[in-house]
Amino acid sequence: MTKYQLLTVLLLLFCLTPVRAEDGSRLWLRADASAQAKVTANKKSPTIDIAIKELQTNWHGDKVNLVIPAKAGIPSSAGLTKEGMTGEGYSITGDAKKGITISAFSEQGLLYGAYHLLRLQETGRVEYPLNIQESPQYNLRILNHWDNLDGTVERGYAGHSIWKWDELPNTISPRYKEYARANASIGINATVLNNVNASPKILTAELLEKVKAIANELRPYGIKVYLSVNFSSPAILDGLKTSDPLDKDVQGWWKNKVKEIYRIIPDFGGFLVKANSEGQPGPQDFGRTHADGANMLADALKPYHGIVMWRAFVYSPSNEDRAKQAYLEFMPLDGQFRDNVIIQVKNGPIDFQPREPFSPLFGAMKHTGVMAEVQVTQEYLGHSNHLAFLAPMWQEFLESDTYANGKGSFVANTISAIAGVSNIGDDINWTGSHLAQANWYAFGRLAWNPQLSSEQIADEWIRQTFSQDESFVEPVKTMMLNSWEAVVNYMMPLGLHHIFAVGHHYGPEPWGIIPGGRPDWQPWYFHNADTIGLGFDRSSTGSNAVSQYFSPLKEEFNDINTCPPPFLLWFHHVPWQYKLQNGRSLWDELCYHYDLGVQQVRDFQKVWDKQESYVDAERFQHVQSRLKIQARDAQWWKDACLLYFQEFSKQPVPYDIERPVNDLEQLKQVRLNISNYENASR
Ligand code: GCW
Repeated sequence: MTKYQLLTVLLLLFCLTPVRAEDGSRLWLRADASAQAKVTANKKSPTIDIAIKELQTNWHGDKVNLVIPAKAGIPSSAGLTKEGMTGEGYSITGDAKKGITISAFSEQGLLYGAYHLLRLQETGRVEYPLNIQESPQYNLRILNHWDNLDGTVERGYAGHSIWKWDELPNTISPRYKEYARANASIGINATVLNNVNASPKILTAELLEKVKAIANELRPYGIKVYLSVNFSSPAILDGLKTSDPLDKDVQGWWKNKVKEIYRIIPDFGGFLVKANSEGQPGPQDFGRTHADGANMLADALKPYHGIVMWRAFVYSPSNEDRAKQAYLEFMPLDGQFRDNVIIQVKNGPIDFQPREPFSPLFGAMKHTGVMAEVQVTQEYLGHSNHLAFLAPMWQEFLESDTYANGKGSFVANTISAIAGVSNIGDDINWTGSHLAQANWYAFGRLAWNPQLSSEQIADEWIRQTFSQDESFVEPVKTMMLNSWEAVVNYMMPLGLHHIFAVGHHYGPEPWGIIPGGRPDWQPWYFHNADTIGLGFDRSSTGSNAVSQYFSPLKEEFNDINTCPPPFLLWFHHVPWQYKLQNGRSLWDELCYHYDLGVQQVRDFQKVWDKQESYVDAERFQHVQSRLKIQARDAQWWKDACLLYFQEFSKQPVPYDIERPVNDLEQLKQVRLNISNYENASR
């Protein structure tokens, strides 16, 4: 063989290699930038320039025309009607011959339209003639980073923070733009850069210059920057005698601070506040209410159109059921908040557990803006080790009927914005594991349109991120769609909650005791296992948390016979021998769920192993290794929980399911060294 022939063979081999190595850094944005489309626009701006460039290099059609119609004459041919369309909406019309027109009332709308067109292409869904109109359901679709100024990330499992505070403002990481682009591609339009357990330092002049540098990078992509603030900032930063929201000097301090912020960042979004929660300072320290505190900040922000997102995640060491506390504290304040305050409520009443019923505050606060907070980072769902595709969980939540205004009052329609606690870090693949990228993607897509099905979201994501081959798409999609329920099964089925190992929230510790810790930080507070049964009695004979829901839901939850099985142990202390509708006793049903969870993960391994030829080696092995960890952890969960609860039920594990393979005493010795829980709270 001549040298030339050898080279040809090698080249050929190289080209035939089905998939190339991938580190996951390109997320779902994998168009190959080889296109040469002709793109025109009737306006010029940095945002429109991005839309033009994206289409020029990635759109494999011919012509695209971007139009912002003059207010007076909206061309009906553009398919753009004002009705039902917000400033960020867009329309896409046209066909291959005539070319395509994207119209929008704003530059941002054009950018979203461009990304939508590319998404259609990358998922093989372009069908001519195009006639699409899209508008987001919520105007605020925001990520919340729990990133600390020292570079660590609370409950982050993807490395350190992407915000490099030490290098800013002089060094601008190229990742800021990539982050903005990824968010814009799925419609996310806002971000809170720092942890809700906020360092007052974020408001110093030095830090604000750094924030400005990030804001400059994100702005062309239509992403506004917000900050979490510490309520005691006036006292801590500038030595004021108090941070009392009714004190004139304190009010003046915030007014000046806000003025300073807007001088530096003219389109600053506003504040996110965790107050009087888990040790954070707040208005109650001065005998004032949440409304007093939020309104003071709202007044300072109002002239600049800024908003306050005030969190309802509050619970105090009292005898009251923790699940009831946010409602008890906030309902009396309904109607007292300024119109630029929005109450940020976690999806469930406790704390991002594997599965919770929706918080009763949704639909109940009728005179106050309410936004939902979901957790994209998997604090309670196996961190970045376990596959848990969360669109089905968020969908269950958003589709829950609150009955606030009669039947059909779905959570999705009771809220006016949605926040997701980010799972992003400086890992090369952004989210610690490749499949966890899908949760970032799903959050953005659902925040844009909560009616999208989990199935469609998974389908889109898989096609863009991995492959369009049906033999890959279908099994991987099914695996993803079942994955959250699998985690619920092997961790906390039937409404169990918060039986995690103390602090890191990763492994099981239903037996755990925090010496001297508050009762509602102890697992037994939540599971109440005894010789009679298992579960938290929140019915009218117990804590009566059911009373916080509207009828007929409260009656449905209250009755052990009608309570939906996924929430049975959330609302009831159920006798071990209680017969469920399927005829099994509680104990047996519990065993079957734990066992099913383990089997499901073993099946995920089989599904994934079959996909080797469709995926590059790097991502294939990475996912494979994570599933192995998940399979071991699922077994650990099952054995720990069943063997522990068996000490109370005194029943055998049904003989047709797999036997435990660990000993309880050994499992009790397991100590994990997981560092990502500064501020470890329960
Ligand atoms: O989920 C819990 C976490 C804390 C977190 C807190 C909150 C940021 O364990 O780490 O603190 O909720 O949402 O404020």
